[in-house]
Amino acid sequence: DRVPFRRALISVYDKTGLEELATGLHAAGVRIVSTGSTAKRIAAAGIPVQEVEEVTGSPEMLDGRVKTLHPRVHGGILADRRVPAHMQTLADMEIEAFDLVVVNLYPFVETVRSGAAQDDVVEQIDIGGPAMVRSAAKNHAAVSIVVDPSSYGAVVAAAAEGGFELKTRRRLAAKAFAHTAAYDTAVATWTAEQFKDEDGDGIIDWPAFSGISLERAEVLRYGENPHQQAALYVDKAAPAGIAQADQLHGKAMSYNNYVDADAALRAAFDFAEPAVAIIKHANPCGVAVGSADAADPIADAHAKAHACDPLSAFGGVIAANRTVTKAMAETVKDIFTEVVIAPDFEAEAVEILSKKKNIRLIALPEGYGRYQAENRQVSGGMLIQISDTIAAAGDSPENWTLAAGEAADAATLADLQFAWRAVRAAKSNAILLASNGAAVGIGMGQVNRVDSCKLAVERANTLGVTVESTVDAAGGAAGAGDAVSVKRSVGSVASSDAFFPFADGLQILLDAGVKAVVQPGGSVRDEEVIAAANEAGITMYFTGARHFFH
Ligand code: 93A
Repeated sequence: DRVPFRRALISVYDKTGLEELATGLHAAGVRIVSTGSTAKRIAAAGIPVQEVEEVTGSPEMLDGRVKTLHPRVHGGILADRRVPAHMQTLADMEIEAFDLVVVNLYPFVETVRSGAAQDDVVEQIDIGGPAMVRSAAKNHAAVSIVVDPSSYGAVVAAAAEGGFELKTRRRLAAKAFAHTAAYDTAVATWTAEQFKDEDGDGIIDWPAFSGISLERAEVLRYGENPHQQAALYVDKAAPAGIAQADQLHGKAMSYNNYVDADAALRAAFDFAEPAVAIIKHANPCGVAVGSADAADPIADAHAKAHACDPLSAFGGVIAANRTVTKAMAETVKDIFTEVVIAPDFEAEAVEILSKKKNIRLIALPEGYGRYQAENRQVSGGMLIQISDTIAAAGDSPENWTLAAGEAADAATLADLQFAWRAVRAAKSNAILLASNGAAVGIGMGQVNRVDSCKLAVERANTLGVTVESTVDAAGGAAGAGDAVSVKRSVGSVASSDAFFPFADGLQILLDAGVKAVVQPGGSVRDEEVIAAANEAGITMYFTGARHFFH
């Protein structure tokens, strides 16, 4: 069921591998028809080629907007060889059939990403290319359609073997339709975004949303569990993230490693200061910022983050928002860790950590960023929302309202601000206790806020290790490792990702000695909650913003 390649139509924007393809086809006796600059490149390589203008008898016009949109092109691609009337029509009109079509499209997504002006982007919407791709894919009964330069080797091999088999032509057709569908989705989403209402209503920031140019990068060993197949897809149109990161050392990343590393990045990059987040099962068991006066702020941040809950940090995923230093590596090396991800690693840090066979070291690509929108599958469809960021007005302390007690001093306010940012990393319902720029107790993922409060307090007072001066002059961790001897809840500050619906949860924090609280406010029982705070004589701020995370 092979159909030999007698005549090929080649029209490619990306000229990668073009000479080799043309040479191989010509050697196999295939006649080549081609558009403007594609034909020039083939001719320059000394391969005979017929210009498409000669075939159509009509010059390329309108600045190339119309080059191949012609019956002599599409008739040659679309005629069904099994239908005698089709073949008769070709004969009557002296149209020759094409058996092979090789096309790749104008770089629309790349042009959008380059920041080009609207008119320039519009000019890069390929019309004739997708038409040829779809014509050829439709007629896969006879025609082979190739959209990917990485297939050229197979095309040349097939040319010498009498063409592709039907099953290959069918697969190529499916790939081609997927290609034009993805291309048109990108065009449609960009157009919608460009021309949305003045007030921005209605249309999500689609170009920043996934799915416009997904490509399978890697088949993973398995998914969340060993019986689940899984793969990593990279979105070429997305800001650089975990999917594009470079692995410097260690075993292949697992599905769960990717999920946790991404959660860790999200948490660590919420801070402008050097920060470290340690994640287990997508939840933080430590988040901290380095002290401004620490000798090595990122190592300090790690020591403080680890001290929050060393029990849970075993087998954790660590993200740092600064280069991992030698000093940080010295402390990490003795802790069983699955993944460390950071913008970069000092060479000595890589050397120290690489001695551990199983630890994975991941360097982020430049320009790390996150999708502006995110999706979640539901049965039968998908939910899409603008991503939660720490950019709401209520995320800045200057917009907080003092709901109870006296205004916090600068140090307490700094801890409240830290706690407000950090709690966002924990799954709802989330309560986070913090002191000195570090989480000291995190209660997350509970179905009522009271239990989250209990968990945060219990963890603060049973799990931690004391960290006084976290990094000594030699860069080693000092103090870490001693069992907690104080109740860390006493004198800490607390944050809550959403309002307290009753005073009961807050009361647990008050009984544990929390000195200040930040929470959204807005419950119908705010009066009760405020009364409890006043009764205990603590400070409480309302942010007016909420950070549920499910
Ligand atoms: O401007 S178009 O939408 N109109 C056309 O008729 C047409 N035919 C081919 N773009 C068209 N093409 C595209 O030109 C192909 O998809 C390919 O990307 C490119 C190749 O042109 P050249 O050979 O001049 O580089």
